[in-house]
Amino acid sequence: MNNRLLPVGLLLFFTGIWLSCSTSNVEPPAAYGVTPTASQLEWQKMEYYMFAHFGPNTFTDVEWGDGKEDPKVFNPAALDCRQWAKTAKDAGMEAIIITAKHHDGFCLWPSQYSTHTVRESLWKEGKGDVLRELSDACKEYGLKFGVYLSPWDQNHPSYGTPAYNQLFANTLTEVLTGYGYVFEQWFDGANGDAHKGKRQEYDWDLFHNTVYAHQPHAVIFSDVGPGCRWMGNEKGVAGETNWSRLNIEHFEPGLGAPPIDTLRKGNVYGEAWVPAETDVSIRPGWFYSPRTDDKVKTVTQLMDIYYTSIGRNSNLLLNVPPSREGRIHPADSARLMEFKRARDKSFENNLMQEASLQATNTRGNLPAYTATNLLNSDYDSYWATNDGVSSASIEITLKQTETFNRFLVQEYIPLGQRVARFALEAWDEPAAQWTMLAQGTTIGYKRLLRFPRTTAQKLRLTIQESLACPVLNTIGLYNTPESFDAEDAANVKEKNPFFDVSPDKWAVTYPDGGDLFKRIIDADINTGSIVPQLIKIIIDLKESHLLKGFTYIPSYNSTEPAIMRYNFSVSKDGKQWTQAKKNAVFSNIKNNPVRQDVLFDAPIEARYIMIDPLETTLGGQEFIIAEIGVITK
Ligand code: FUL
Repeated sequence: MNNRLLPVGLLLFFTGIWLSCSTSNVEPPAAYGVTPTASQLEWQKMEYYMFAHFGPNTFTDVEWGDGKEDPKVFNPAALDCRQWAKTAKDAGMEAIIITAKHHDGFCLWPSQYSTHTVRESLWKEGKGDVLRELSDACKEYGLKFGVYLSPWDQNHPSYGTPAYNQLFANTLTEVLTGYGYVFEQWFDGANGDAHKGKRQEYDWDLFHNTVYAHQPHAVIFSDVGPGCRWMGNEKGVAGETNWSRLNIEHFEPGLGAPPIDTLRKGNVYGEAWVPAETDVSIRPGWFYSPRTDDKVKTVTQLMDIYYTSIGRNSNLLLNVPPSREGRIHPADSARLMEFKRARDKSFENNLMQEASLQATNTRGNLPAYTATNLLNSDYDSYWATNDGVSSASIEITLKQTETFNRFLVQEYIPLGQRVARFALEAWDEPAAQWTMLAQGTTIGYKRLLRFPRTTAQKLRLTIQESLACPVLNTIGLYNTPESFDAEDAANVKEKNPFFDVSPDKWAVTYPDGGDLFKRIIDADINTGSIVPQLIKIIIDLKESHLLKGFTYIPSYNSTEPAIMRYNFSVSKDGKQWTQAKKNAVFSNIKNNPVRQDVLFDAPIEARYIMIDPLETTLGGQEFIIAEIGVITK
């Protein structure tokens, strides 16, 4: 017996040595740096969901209510949250996040901690609860439910005192225990800075602990996470370089946040996993206004946002503000469906599906890590190289010659974000050489590259720089329509989009030499005047109008200074002035420098208008005006 066993034992012994040698490099790659939690990963896979800004502002036509509005203005007579949920579902969205409480402090549920709520409104005789209706509708349609609660509260009497923090925590508890599963808690960083109003030292630890106590899996959004981060603008454009890591130590949401550029790009060696979320509105403002029914973003604009958000390692939170009736307006829902069709049409056919792939390096030369894994639909199978490899390429031979203009690539982020630079080339058969199609820096969860339509059978993806061995799980190649002009053509209205009254005959009469400021009344939003000091500007409309309000278009570039606080007066003769707005603020103009429509309390007959700037968004004297207009309709 023993004699016969000996060789087998030896064989096993040597096999053991051989196996341990050959497997020394084929353990799965170790995680690189910080990695997403299970909730963050699930959140990232959602990609696209709806923001719903809804509240008194919907009825008062302002972007920031001051908390003094009569709660009775809130009366969405035909509120139908099932219609919101159905719209979101049909649009391909995964969730809805609602402004449960915006800066005016108005609660969309009958909070026991406030007297500024749906209970005090006319809606359903004070018996309604928007959060109940929406959370139920989300469950019915298989959508997740999220809540925006603004710590800044211009209504609550305790705001600005230490007592407010516990009050806000109680308010959070009410929302987070009353409506089932909450996937995301959205915290706004605004803190009354523009209004020079009461300020509050927020107890962020208390707020976060409250969220985690009741919804341990919730992803907390703010400028600095901890769950996900604002990516620095409200235009829908994430950084081309976008790390999901961020340094958050010693930073706070709002004024204490990292610089905008850091929010856009993240930190390559950041200490926490805080991926970007891109929030942008389908209309110019965040709240519904009948004045923007014809300004819903076009399919072309939405597709562009898709590439600059989801295509740049960021989730997309698209705001679709419900109307005064309490329904999503047909203009918005129609556009959402067109946008869905445009995406489906763009990405229905992955031209790489049956390609053969050849990598310069495959981890342990094992099938478990082969490049072919990039083509299956199993999220957890991936291509990886050996440790110590920081550059590698994959040659992709398509089944046949194809024409294409988009490339998709995904990193397997459960093991961290690694790639810092990559390139895609196509083999030019006649010239017998590789030609560059597109280059990028970071990849992250998902990256989409756009390049001119190209025809080829062979491509090469090169990871040029990776912080640890590259680990990718998906690639795709598409031939998408270059333009959606046909879809948009039907929606473009032939009318002057900016002015009720043409400024053709107007003149700037003050300061002297008003010619310098002609560009603020030239009906061209692309030209503007840089005003070097906080001086009044007077415009002669040359004839009298019944003015309901005025419009101000700053430069759309949010890094350039705009008027933030101002007085606005009107006059019949240019001598006697009536102040229509005093010490007023263009709400949210710093983050979202779109056209501002300001309505007066009552219409006033006048021929002259005067804007008197008091403070700019950047704090200095200089500001930009692209256009000033009047509202008469
Ligand atoms: C901003 C707010 O001030 C806006 O009103 C809006 O809610 C936007 C999403 O966040 O900071």
